[in-house]
Amino acid sequence: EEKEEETCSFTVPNYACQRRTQLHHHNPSLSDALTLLAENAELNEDDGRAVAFRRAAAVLKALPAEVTSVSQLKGLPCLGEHSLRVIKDVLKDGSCSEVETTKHSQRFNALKVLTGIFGVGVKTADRWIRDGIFNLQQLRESQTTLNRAQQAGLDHYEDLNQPVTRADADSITEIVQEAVSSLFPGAQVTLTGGFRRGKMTGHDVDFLLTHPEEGREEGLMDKVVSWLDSQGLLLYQKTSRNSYLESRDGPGRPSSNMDRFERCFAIFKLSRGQTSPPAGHQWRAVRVDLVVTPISQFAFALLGWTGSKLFERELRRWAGHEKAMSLSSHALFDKTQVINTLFREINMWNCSNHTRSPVSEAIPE
Ligand code: DGT
Ligand code: MG
Repeated sequence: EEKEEETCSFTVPNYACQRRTQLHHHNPSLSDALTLLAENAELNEDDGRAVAFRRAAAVLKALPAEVTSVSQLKGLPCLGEHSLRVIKDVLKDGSCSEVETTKHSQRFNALKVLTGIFGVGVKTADRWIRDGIFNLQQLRESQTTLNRAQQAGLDHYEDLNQPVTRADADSITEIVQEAVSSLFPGAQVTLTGGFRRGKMTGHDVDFLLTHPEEGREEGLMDKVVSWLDSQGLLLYQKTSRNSYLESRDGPGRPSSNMDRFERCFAIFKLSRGQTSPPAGHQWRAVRVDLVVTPISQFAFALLGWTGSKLFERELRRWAGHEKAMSLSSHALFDKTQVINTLFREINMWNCSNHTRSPVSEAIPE
């Protein structure tokens, strides 16, 4: 029996971006357990641990068959001691006590509910928990001061925590398309995020807007947002030039993923006919992100906004570690070229000053 296990052990490439991964895979109970621990680590701002669990979950999602024994995992990348222990427990008992304890812990559930409010990040949620607020009702009764985003998030909590369907995404695409082409002929709208990856549901709808002539995208966001607003299609919007500022207590994005494009966080009001709102309702609220990019950066923005988050992170890690290149949502450049240029300049400066010998060694990491 041991021999058989040996022959069906798996191999996968080291980086998630090198692996083909299907939405439906063979190891959901293992990946769900690891994903829950990743989520918990994120809610407790332990990013190192969160990424480790996310990577482990991604490896399991990429396997071509169901795992039946840990021995099959020997030699696989990204499976640390902790992840292996979780996997072993789930294989043996069908569950892992750490996962179960976390899943039922008051803190985890409170953090999940509170950060599930648009505009509430983990720092705010943690502060509220320390003030004895664990759920929406306590928040509503507490008279806590909410900013505009959080108030909108609380007002539309139910809708915003319902999955957005492909049909909703298509309706919104039509609306945005209509606005853009009537206001800025020639400008382009591209659906990104999970829907571009072919997912059937999502937590929001993401768009990139650009114009084929560099510079002509300027002013696009303001016009589109004003038009949408004048049509009564927006329940909330906040446009920012530099989304870095937004990350702290904004809609809770990890700051490492942030770019500097002009961006609009919006909540659309989608009417009956455009969507199927909950029974008895005339409309539903849907989160929409609009991002404007100059055409010269569009390719990088499209790559960066298609996701998933882990895929993007791994692609950047792979570019940096394996190719000595630096990738962002704005550009891709060769780090050695940049360093060489820098060296040439330093050398020229040194030679002309006759003070030091030219720099020749490689820069340490
Ligand atoms: P979803 O909406 O939950 O179904 O899943 P996704 O994959 O659409 O995730 P979402 O909407 O949070 O973000 C779409 C992708 O865009 C995500 O995979 C990574 C990227 N992304 C999200 N926020 C930012 C950001 O602030 N800056 C940059 N450069 N990329 C971002
Ligand atoms: Mg999305």
